[in-house]
Amino acid sequence: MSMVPQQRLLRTEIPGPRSLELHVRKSAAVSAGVGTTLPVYIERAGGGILVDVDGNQLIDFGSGIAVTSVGNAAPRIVEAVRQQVGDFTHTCFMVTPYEEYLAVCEALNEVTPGTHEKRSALFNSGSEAVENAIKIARHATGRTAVIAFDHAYHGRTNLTMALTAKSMPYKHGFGPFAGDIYRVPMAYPYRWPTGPDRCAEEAFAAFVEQVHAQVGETNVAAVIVEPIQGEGGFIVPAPGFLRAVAEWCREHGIVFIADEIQSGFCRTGDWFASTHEGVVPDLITTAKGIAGGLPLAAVTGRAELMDAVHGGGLGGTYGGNPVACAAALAAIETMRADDLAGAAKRIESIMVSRLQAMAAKYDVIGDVRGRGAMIAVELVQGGGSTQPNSALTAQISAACHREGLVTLTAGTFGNVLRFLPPLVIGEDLLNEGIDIIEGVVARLA
Ligand code: PLZ
Repeated sequence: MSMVPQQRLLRTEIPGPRSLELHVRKSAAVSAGVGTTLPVYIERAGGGILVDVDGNQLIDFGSGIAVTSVGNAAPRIVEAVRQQVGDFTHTCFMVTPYEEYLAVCEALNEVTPGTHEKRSALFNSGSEAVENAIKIARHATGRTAVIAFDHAYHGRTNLTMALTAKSMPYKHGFGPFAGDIYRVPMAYPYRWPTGPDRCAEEAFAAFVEQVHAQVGETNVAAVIVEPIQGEGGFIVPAPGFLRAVAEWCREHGIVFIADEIQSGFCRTGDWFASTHEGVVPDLITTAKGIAGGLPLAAVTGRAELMDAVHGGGLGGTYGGNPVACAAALAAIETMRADDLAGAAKRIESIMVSRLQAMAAKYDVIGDVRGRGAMIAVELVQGGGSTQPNSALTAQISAACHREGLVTLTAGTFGNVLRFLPPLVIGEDLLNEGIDIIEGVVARLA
């Protein structure tokens, strides 16, 4: 197995000539509806480095959107996948089952928050896991309404588009959307009208009042929330808010679903972000970091909810594919053995202190937030204005790309720069990436 050198290296402009050639082919062959953040075509990757087809080595602050937390082509994953792919590639768990699926469910039942009796079911994508969590909550409660939040992202399928808040690009022109879904305010400290200190209490009061008046508690099957909102801009809910919502759900027999698809699997410095908020979800959706890059997703939750569904009510041809399961077992083993939650905390301490120092210097950085290796800065107009600055955000991100640092943007207003390095990134690369950001901000701010 070739170990990718952990060094940034620019041989050509970014993107290079070979990438540009491939990008012409993309336009001719791939639907224009499938976008690309950075048209650099990747040939190899490992640790914190992506190697492109022109031989450039880029620092990875994206992890394929929070997926390759254990590193790209991580050794244990490669080994487990090689072994499994040689044994068998598919039978369909619903036809003739296999042990790997059980082992993944057992591991999920163990590492997710709460010591209650749990069950899991496996799917292919995050969106599919969210859809199934809603199906289970509706079936178990006999109710239909679902509550989602401002700035939420839950996927691109029809039901999950309805749960997702942002129109462009996710929903624009794709309606009509699934019904009986209601949106309430998120406790977003940086933008709460009366300030961060009153945010949790006032947001919870608004939540209770709106659900009561506009939906009716007894009609509500589930409340779904990301314990740290991902695509919405790495919004960490005001402390106490999620707990209040979860307790209120329990009082009213409503299923509390934590969507940990982006925040899960050690990303935030704990196995799951719910734990930071002192919340034990009834159901939890996972994907992304679960299997080191192979497509796998899951719903895990209280046995009485998960078992309420009639036999054969849940499934799908590829759900819990054996190769993806082998990868997941290796990823979970890697997170345990190499203490990747601890690694995420170390990334947080370096990133947050350096970004806060930048925020003190440049007033266009309105907020630095996040947990673990899920950190973001929110960019504003500055000079006393907290108006979102999406133009500057796009410029900074593009400038980072040209210097060989893969960064992503996020946020309902497109003004959040988010950083999701692999948890195995070396400290030198991490600091070099932040140096690039600092240089670019100094130039453009
Ligand atoms: N829930 C919290 O973050 C996926 C979306 C990228 P899928 N986020 C990345 C894009 O533009 O499509 C996500 C998430 C949360 C659900 C999902 C959906 O997961 O595996 O993309 O379906």
